[in-house]
Amino acid sequence: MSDKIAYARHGDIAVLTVKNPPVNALSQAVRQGLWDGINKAEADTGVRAVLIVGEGRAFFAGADIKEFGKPPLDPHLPDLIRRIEASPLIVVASMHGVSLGGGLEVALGCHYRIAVPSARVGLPEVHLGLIPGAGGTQRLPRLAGVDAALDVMTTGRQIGAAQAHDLGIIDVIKDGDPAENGLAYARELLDAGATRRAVSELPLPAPIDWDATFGATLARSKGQISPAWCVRAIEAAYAGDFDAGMKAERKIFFDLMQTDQRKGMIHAFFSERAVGNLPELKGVAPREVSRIGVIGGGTMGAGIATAALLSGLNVHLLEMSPEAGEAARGRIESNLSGALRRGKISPDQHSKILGDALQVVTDYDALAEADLVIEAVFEDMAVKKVVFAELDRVCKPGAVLASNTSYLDINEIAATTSRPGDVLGLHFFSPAHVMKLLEVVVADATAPDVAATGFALGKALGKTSVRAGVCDGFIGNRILSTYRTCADHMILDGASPYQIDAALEAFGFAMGPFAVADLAGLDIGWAVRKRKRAEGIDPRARDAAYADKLCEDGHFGQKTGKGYYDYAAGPKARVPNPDVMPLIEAERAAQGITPRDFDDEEIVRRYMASMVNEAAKVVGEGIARRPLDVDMTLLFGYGFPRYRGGPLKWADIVGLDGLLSDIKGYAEADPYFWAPAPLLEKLVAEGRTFDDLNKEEG
Ligand code: 3H9
Repeated sequence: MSDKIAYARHGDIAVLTVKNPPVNALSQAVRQGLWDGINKAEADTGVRAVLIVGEGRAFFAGADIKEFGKPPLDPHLPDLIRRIEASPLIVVASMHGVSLGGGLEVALGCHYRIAVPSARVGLPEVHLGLIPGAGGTQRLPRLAGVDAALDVMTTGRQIGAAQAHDLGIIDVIKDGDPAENGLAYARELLDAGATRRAVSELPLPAPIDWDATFGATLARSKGQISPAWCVRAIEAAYAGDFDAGMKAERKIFFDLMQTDQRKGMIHAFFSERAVGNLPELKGVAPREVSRIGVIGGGTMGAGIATAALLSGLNVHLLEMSPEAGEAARGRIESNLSGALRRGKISPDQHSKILGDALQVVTDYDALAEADLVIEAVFEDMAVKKVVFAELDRVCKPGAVLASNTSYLDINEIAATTSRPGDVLGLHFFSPAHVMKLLEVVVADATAPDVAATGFALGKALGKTSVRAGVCDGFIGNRILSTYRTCADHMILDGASPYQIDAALEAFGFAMGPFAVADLAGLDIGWAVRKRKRAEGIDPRARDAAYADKLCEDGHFGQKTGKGYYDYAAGPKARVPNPDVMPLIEAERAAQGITPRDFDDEEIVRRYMASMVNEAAKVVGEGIARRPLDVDMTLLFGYGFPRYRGGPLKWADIVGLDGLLSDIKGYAEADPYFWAPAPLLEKLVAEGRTFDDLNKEEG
């Protein structure tokens, strides 16, 4: 028998203990071990019941995702579950930790299910671009009803033991050791004369309007197709017997396995875990951080302070005056009330945070004992230098000094202190207590344990942290600035902001670039353009000044009620601002451009080509260590659709040679903007992909 399953006899009960750390994924060896274990128990004289229990953190986290995309290996999971269910012995599942995907499907194939109160179950296959493929779509509706089954499958969310009990998924909840609980339960069942039972033999609940539900689910999923296919798989249960339903489920599962969405989502799953695992930081211990200083209590500083407070850290927030301090406290209080309303913190935690975890101060000396200070003041180098000089003066030795700048040179900031090794960038995204992305910007002199501290803080704050090197805009804003420029060029040449937003939202972006600009505030882009013009723009670069005129008239987007769109009816009810197209037309006329038509396909192709080309430069220059670092930056900070995996995964999927030849074609009209990235040319010449680079670095 496979060494992943231990077989033991306890009187007339056989126990199959799963040992496949860290989360008992159902790999081929585990499936074979369970198959052999059931055979052995049936052949073992005197055995009347079988208990399946997981060792370590979980019952089962599901199928082994690492096997996906390879030829499936015997025994297949649906066959194993059918084998378990068909056993004449009583089979009991004792669940703890998570039972997800194939893990819950195994439990549903067992005859009885017991769980500890902290157990969680779910069918998260949609998050991998799939549907449950081992009977989940056929068994769960029979047990819990169609509506509940659809909710669990189409959202992929985990539910707790109590709710799973209410839905009939778990028979008994009992605190204690899962193996002991399971044995006691199996014994009780045997003593009570309980018999084998099978979910697959339960009658089907009443059907629903499948077409309407399929359509509504598809519309809700923003381009992702797997949630809607859960509906079709359940519908198939009604077309024939159980085996026919299983066959239909398996066909949908394998059809989805072939899709680019599945490839993108599994890339996202593994990259999300790899992004914080930097080879250069292996074995480097972070510095201790329990007390944080935040300088500046505007939207960003208050958001950072809120994020730190919500994760249990003490915060000293520094403002310039008592009045500004009160305003900052008000912003934090309002963020915290939101967290309270959404159930993220208890009333107790809420009052504790406001009681003593947050101190608003006006004197730098109050930061003397801080372990880490994050500066979030006005985006101006001279102002930042004054702040860092003060921090250098008051902070204790070994304190980490961080800047939240989005564009400015951290090397220059670090060089003004006597301790550049302690300085790094921690670039949060607004609102900082909500957005998941954190760029950890490692400057030339940043000490490895300071970089490790940035990642440790990100983890404590529940962020996805990405390592970035120093350049204008780091990873995210540098790439944003390029694809945004590409959008501006298309506008000069004939497209409208509304057509561009619509095309990119149809591609899967949460928001198009002009809606994003309105949300972030048009004054931010305006300030960057002014700074770049002051630094001197290359004469070969095309300039688009029409947006400046909106700002000069005081229209900064959502916060002033008008930008590219008019928000008179509310932030979600945007309509085009009628003042915008005349500004664009005037600029085209001034530059002597005759506008031409763009179709949506060309808009997406150009926009994505510019994004991939800049991303390849960012990786080629070492600003991002790996392509996956770019992918996670765009996914977690810029609304890139998860089901496409990230821009560089998307590029691999559509083909790098085609993209490069498009870029070269566009470069004929504008060689400056479209200069191909050397890394992209190299990969195409060698017939390799961005993902090959991820594997080399991994
Ligand atoms: C499925 O079941 C299909 C069936 O319906 C049909 C089949 C025919 N496989 O996240 P963590 C690794 S689809 C392989 O850091 P946590 C993970 O990569 C599957 N590996 O810990 C990481 O490795 P490393 C449906 C897996 O405590 C390590 O385990 N199931 C799998 O924060 C620790 O993971 C899912 O989609 C797996 N299934 O969270 C569940 N799961 O250390 C996906 C984890 O090398 N998994 N690993 O980086 C999760 O949601 C979380 O990992 C879990 C633990 C909640 C389990």
